[in-house]
Amino acid sequence: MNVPAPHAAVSHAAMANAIRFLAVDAVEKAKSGHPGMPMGMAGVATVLFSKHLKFDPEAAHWPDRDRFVLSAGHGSMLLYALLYLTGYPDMTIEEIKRFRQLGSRTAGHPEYGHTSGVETTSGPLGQGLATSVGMAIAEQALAARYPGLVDHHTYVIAGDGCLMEGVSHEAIDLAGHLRLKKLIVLWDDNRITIDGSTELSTDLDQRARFAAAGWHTIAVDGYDPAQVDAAIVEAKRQNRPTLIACRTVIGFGAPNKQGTEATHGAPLGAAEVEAARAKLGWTAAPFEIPEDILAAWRAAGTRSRAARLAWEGRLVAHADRARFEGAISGDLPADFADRMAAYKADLVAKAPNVASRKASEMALEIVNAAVETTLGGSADLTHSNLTITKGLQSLTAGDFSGRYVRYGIREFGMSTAMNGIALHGGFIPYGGTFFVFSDYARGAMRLSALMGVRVIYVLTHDSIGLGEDGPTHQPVEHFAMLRATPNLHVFRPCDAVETAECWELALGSRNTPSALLLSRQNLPTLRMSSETNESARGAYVLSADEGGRDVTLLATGSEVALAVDAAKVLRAAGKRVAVVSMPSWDLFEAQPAAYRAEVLGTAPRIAIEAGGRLGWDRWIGERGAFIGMKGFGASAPAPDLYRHFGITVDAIVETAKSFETAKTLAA
Ligand SMILES: Cc1ncc(C[n+]2csc(CCOP(=O)(O)OP(=O)(O)O)c2C)c(N)n1
Ligand SMILES: [Mg+2]
Repeated sequence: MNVPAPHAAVSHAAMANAIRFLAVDAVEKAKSGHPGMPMGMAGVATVLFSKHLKFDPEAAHWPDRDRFVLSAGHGSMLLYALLYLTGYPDMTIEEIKRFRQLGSRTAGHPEYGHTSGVETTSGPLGQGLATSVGMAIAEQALAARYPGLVDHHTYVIAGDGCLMEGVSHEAIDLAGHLRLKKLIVLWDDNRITIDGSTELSTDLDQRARFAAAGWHTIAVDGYDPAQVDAAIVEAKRQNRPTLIACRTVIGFGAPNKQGTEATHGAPLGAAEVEAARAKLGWTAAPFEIPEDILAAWRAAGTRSRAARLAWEGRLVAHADRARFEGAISGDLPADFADRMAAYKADLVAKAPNVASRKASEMALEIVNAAVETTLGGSADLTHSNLTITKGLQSLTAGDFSGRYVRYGIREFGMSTAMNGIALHGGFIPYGGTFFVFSDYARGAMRLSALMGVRVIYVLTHDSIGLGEDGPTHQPVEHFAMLRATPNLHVFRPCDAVETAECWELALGSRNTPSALLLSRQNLPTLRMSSETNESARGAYVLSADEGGRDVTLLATGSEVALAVDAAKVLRAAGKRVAVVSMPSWDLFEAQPAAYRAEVLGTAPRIAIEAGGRLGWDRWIGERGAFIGMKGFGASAPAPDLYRHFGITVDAIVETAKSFETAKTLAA
């Protein structure tokens, strides 16, 4: 029996028009926003959401749902309209009416965590596409581990802007290399950007570019639903990622403005909205969707419910259910803390003299053995970052059972991919590069922080201490850049014990990414105890003399050892000194004021860090001094550089004594 669904009479065009006018009317009401993209791509999105996308608005976090990424995030109303129409409970018509207003679920650009159905924050062009690569990596890696439980696609809508951004190159190259067959990109090929025609700034043959990176490519008329449908069917059959170039017209349906940049990022205006209604035959009032059309959309929203329920049945019966649920939960295993405690106690006993990058590798040996969900990698600096551990296999196009990603020389692409992996769930991604190249990764690091995802950046060669490679490789302003980023833990551990502590903190930070700043050069073990994770408080007194302080030395990472040595000299000269290790400003900032006051003390303070000064004045106060970098570094052996730039025990001692002189003069 083949009973037509009650909505069978509703045309594809009517369903697409529902998206168009929700977008148009919401932008009109907000008096700002981007109607052109949703109007142009509504037809393509209708095919995707009503025929292909596997999702269930009632179970938005169903692990085996398809992921949909709106990389052209300015077209946010396209996504919000789809979420409302398909029946996501938290996307009400009221939220659509509150588009772009404070506290609404409908922010100007899609923001992860504001509403279900938004799989990633997007808007910084190119990043959605590059993030989707991580989602597709995670899907294939999980599918390799849990056959029968993981089998979904990642769909992306990307615009000309996304494809013009440099990160798209890193992303498509990596995706092609790994033959991410579940990744399908729908390109809004409207040949318009903000300034006007794409002819103003590009002659690139995108299909040829994607093909060169190993993708399958198809071109369709974006207003022929049968073509779009057939293209998606064809894409799903490939053993590599697919680009579907959808020829569209920006602002489709606005008779006087369509095809022009005028529709990109401004309300159409009352007259043009009326003309568009007439042209497309849309008679409904703003924010009203005719019942039959809404019913057709709601039916599209329940399309995958049976599949979801069947999947839940399979999960219950699955032999590996507990392990799968553990991976998806993101929880650390119960014995993790004990294993780390034993490791740290051993470190205190052995007091190794190793670079903190090496200490990170040592910690990772424990971490990777204890936590099977870590997914490591490096942007081609594996043996410098020391990010691989014994037995870790690389992911390859043919085998996703491994736990290590060869990201290639693609710091930004690696970081966006790690965001995607974290967002997808099932893994805790970490990846390495040189600290100085956090510049390249910065756009993604910011989104890690904004979205609140657990991504761990392993940033080695963290100062002039790297030596001969010179100023191009020596971070200076990067310290301040990362510390200025909200919701990013910045850790600069001073020895192997602190490095282990910082790894524990990073892994335990479910909603905050972490950057571990690690030295190339060897560092002595300074910590003589490991019972308490001292790094958790951000800063703590490493050593202090009885009966008050004449000076407090604040230092991070490799410079803590200098402070310890200077303290010895000062103590020999009769001074009372406190040495404070500050592995994390942000965690220290979060401590109660009384604790901070106790650690900082009232004596004059000297901060020592082989980076730029910006931000240190917060901690050293009016009377304090800073010993660090005043400009770029230089190429020479590290000890020569420390001397050359005056970051020495002598300089600390002299500065401390100058405080004494100043005090005497003032008396
Ligand atoms: C990294 C980045 N640079 C610049 C912008 C500002 N911007 C938003 S949309 C846009 C043009 C995008 O063109 P396209 O992707 O073709 O979108 P369309 O105009 O076709 O909707 C620009 C430059 C941005 N959002 N992100
Ligand atoms: Mg465009």
